[in-house]
Amino acid sequence: MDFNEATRGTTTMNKVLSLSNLTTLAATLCLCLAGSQAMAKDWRGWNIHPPTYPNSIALENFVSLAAQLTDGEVTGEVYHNATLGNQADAISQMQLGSIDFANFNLGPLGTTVPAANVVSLPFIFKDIDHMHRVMDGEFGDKLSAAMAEEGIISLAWYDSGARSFYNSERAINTPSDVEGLKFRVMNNELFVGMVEALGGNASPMAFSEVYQSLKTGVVDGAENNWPSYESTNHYEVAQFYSDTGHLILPECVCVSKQVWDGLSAVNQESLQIAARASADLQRRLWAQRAAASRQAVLDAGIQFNTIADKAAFQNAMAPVYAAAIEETPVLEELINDIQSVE
Ligand code: GTR
Repeated sequence: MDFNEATRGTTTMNKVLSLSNLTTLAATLCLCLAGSQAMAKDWRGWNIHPPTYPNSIALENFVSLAAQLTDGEVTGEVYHNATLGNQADAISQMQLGSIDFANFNLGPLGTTVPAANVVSLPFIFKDIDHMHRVMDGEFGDKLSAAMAEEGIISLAWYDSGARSFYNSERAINTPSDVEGLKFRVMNNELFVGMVEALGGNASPMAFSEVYQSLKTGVVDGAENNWPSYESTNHYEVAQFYSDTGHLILPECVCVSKQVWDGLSAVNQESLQIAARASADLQRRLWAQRAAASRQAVLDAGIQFNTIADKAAFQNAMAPVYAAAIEETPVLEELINDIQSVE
């Protein structure tokens, strides 16, 4: 059969052939459409916290806004309580594209994105408002660019308050009170150095393991903000909470570069808007929850102490800064960036 004959479809055979071609074409189109929908829909979202935590509510809000603003082209589900794995695993999964979005703490993220270690330097931010000014400005964009190089697109920054030390033994007023105590730290060698610089011992471990480790005495203490100290029940097993406020760590609303690059520019813009709105909500909920959690644990009878002069703690951090800069020289410039924001 020649080309003209086939295209004119003059024989029954040709009609059957073109019909079956059409059917195949239609089936292929259907599969492709279903495929692209499956890619764009039902994103898997990683979250470490329980559903009622401010971050969890805000991340849910991000997904529902994303669905609305993209007319249903991006929908997803948040898996709470680290059911998709601990943060280190989740970061790798995001790089591979099997986790599509997440709320990550920038502390443990420094092992993947060394430039991010700058925000893990103790006392780098003056206070929480300073952290907001820094992260919402040019510096935040610079850090996002470094994260994007590792396959993690950061769309907005959440709060996680200030982290302080707590333990089961005694109140900490000076660095010498830390001596001999063993603290759980998040998975990042920088935090091991931080505790050692104060004379203590550090044990990096996943968030989910800390309660049991405190309870059984594997560690004497840990460090965290008020909401996490409360939500994890750590306050039941480590009742001395000392207001060191040594870390003010931003967290991100992050999307895997693997899925991000496949989105239209319009949908990327919609996700950006959804993430910013989600961060506004998170920061409002955070402020309320931080006050409520603080009150709840005080009512439960924890021993809280403020620290009149934090200079001794800050001075003890000089070797931590030096070691971090030696390992990642760009940190020197990033420290200056942060310190030059009023
Ligand atoms: C919380 C933070 C979590 C996680 C946790 C921890 O404050 O929101 O992402 O980093 O601390 O101590 O592991």
